[in-house]
Amino acid sequence: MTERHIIHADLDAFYAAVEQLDNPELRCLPVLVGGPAEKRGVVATASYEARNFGIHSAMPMAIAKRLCPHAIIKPPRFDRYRELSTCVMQIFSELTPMVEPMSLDEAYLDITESVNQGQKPLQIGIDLKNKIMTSTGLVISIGIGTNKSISKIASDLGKPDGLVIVSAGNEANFLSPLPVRRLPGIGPKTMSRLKDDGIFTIGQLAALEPHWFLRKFGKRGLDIRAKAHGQDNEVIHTTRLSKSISAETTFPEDLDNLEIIQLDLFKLIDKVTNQLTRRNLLCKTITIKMRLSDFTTFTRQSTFDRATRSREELIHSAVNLLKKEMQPDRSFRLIGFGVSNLKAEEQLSQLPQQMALF
Ligand code: DCP
Ligand code: MG
Repeated sequence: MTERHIIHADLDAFYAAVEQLDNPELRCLPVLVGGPAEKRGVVATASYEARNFGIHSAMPMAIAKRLCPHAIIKPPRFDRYRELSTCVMQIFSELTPMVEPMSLDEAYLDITESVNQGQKPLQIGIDLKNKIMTSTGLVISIGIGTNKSISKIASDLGKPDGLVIVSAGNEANFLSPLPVRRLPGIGPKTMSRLKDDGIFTIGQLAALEPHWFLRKFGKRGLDIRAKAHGQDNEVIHTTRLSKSISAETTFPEDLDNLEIIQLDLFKLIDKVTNQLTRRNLLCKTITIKMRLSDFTTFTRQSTFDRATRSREELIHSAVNLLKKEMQPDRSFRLIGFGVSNLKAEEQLSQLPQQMALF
């Protein structure tokens, strides 16, 4: 494979940065976005000013308030975050069609072609950061390397307002002094297992033989070893977003009644099935998304044996998922419905005809 050039781009303290952008009086202040402490809410994002107090994402808001009593707490405005995310993704796609969004504020971009045509990765990175700042007012951190894993580590390392480039051939040197937790796929559990073996840096890990990785981690071990050496062949998956169709709605007030929530769910299912019909698609998997009053957000999925877009089947399956999540102490702010694992209808209808030939 010829050498690739991959960008990992990730907005800094995204939700909090948007609040500071839209409310200039909050700039340079500790800002927390999340659910209220009284409702057992958690921190979704802490501005970098708030992180100085030891506050981080997923921390209970009550604890965050104790660490920094003068922090300003804002409820999330997901529609606004989505709107800015769309602008940022649009800017990415002007640079290259090969964009893989990973979440609202993060994407991989393959810029190999631009580099092959003579552009310098450093200049591409500077231009992209400037463009996002002038068009949206947001700060983005960028990592550039020869594969996804390297560029992700590079963008994390430079935060906030980072631009870190790892040139080809320098991957192993770049990684060597870094702590093992920087490697994608090494969570706190794996980290503590490695610590027990006296392994703290990626360089120490990379020095071990393949059979050690196999013994320690099974098949996954060879993947970890390759990443520790700075190797990763994973490609950019550009179709990620169009592989699903979804709709969601935020209730005017929190709801805890199954019948009432169902009515909204049916409307969402209608919206999605209309889209499926229009695009001549069937789905195999459905997802419901729920946001509780404390802003905790989660999804539940169910997969059919065969692809469908029957309204009755989708409703039956979605309501089953919903019922399991209705619990006495829960009320809901938002519900979403989505379908994925999509198939074109023609592909399926061709099957019986082909079989009839035999
Ligand atoms: N998010 C969340 N709950 C989490 C982590 C993140 O709701 N446990 C949301 C809020 C973040 C957004 O997703 O603003 C992006 O997540 P990141 O992990 O990229 O974190 P940030 O952008 O907030 O900070 P940074 O990327 O600068 O570390
Ligand atoms: Mg981010």
